[in-house]
Amino acid sequence: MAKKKKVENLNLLERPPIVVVLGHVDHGKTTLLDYIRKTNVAEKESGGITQHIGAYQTVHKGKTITFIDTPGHEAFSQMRSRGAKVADIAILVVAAEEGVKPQTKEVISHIKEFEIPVVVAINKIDKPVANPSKVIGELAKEGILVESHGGKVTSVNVSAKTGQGIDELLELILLVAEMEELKADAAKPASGVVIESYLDSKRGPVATLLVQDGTLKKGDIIVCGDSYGGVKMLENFQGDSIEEAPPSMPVLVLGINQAPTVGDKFSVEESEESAFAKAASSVPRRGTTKAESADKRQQPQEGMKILNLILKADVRGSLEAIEGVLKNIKQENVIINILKSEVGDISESDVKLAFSTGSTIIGFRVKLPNYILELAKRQGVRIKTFEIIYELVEEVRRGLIRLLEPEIVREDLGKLKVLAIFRKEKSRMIVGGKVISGKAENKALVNIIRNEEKVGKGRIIQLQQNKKDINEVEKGKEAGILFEGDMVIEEGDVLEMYKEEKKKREL
Ligand SMILES: Nc1nc2c(ncn2[C@@H]2O[C@H](COP(=O)(O)OP(=O)(O)OP(=O)(O)O)[C@@H](O)[C@H]2O)c(=O)[nH]1
Ligand SMILES: [Mg+2]
Repeated sequence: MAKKKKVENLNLLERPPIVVVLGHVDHGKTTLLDYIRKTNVAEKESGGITQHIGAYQTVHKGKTITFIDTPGHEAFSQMRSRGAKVADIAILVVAAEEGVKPQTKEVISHIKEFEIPVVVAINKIDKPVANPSKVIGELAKEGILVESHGGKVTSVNVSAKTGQGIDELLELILLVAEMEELKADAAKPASGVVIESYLDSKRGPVATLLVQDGTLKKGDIIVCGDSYGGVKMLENFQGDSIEEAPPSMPVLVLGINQAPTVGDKFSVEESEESAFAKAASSVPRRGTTKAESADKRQQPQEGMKILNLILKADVRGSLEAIEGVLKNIKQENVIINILKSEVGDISESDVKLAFSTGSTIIGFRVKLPNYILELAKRQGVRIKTFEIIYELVEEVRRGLIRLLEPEIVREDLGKLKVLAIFRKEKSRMIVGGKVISGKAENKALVNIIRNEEKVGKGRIIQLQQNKKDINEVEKGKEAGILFEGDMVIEEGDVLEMYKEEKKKREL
């Protein structure tokens, strides 16, 4: 299954394996990495859900391992796919009490697509309901055959809570890494991939890069897609400032002119001029401005309502995930129009744009300074901020429903033949007649039918039977009606009576 080709280069030296942790939401990926790193990231996450790729390094028995954590929530499929794409080895985490779930299947397809060797970690084995053999059976159905099932994939029962099996898991990873013969040339200028990026209000554009080959040094000039810049500062995953990043190291970089697109490759350039030229000639980023993405989006048709949104998020990966899930909301008669989708805190210019375009500002894990909130309140601009993606999606869904006209459901009640006209006023009349089908009901809406054609409409204000107020008169009985409408009723007309009910729509 090895995908790395062996190339003859005497400078090639062993490099740490890049290991991606993949699995369904809440199956324990972050907790597992936490146990390995002995820190506590899972506890700090909003709602315990990983919303970005986190990249870390750890040392086991003198060997460094790079880990990439990915989110399991369905919205983040692109992050999972990207994580799988850059990895040498995958840990497939499956909770022993839950087994194979939709995102387990999804990541199995990524593992197969990118042909990465996989180690299965059946997690939460400490739980009394844990059923690892059931999980193994389910995995077999998805084409992941573990050794105990006559396959080649190694599987280990672990508990991210108690630490059971984790040493064994790390051993297995080092073993697989050894077989893969992962090499890199640390003497070369660096190249690799952008795994995360965002705009920090104080530090400016910040990117997490994964060095795949070569060594990235402070002062290097890099280009990634349409972004470029000189590396002003390098930080390792613990936030320590470092001078250089060797192969397989995830590193935070300051000095790039804008937050680069996640998934873009980066490389070191000779000079700032050549970096600029390369960035300028690269394909412009997609989906970030109105003009660029307008053609991709559904065009509003006549009678359609539009929900204008301005999206602000902490990192590009989040924006991408949010745009992805919003696209999946059913948009009939009302569509979502994203005017701006940008990394960074909510600013005055966002409020101005929202005011002039009637947009709602949706923030995801960004700051909303008080004075901005005050400004928005004064201008009647709606701002909503979220920490958890599904809450954001629900809010947008509610916003769409608010825009939709309620559905009007008509219920036919019956027909009445007019036999006498008692009193006539401008828009009111008192008439008498006989219910010939269904029933007559007080407050019913009425169509006036003359010679089988609708000639006017109105409603029943008061219904009487034998001069007494009543709510209903059934078929075959006579009724007196106080009618209000836009047309004078004549003897012999048929009043078609119906009710209308407003029903809130659903999406
Ligand atoms: N009992 C038990 N609970 C666990 C174990 N591993 C994780 N948990 C719990 O399962 C929940 C989810 O754990 P996370 O590590 O956040 O799961 P995750 O796979 O990173 O979730 P996403 O990143 O949202 O996909 C937390 O409440 C953990 O405490 C385990 O081995 N045993
Ligand atoms: Mg997680």
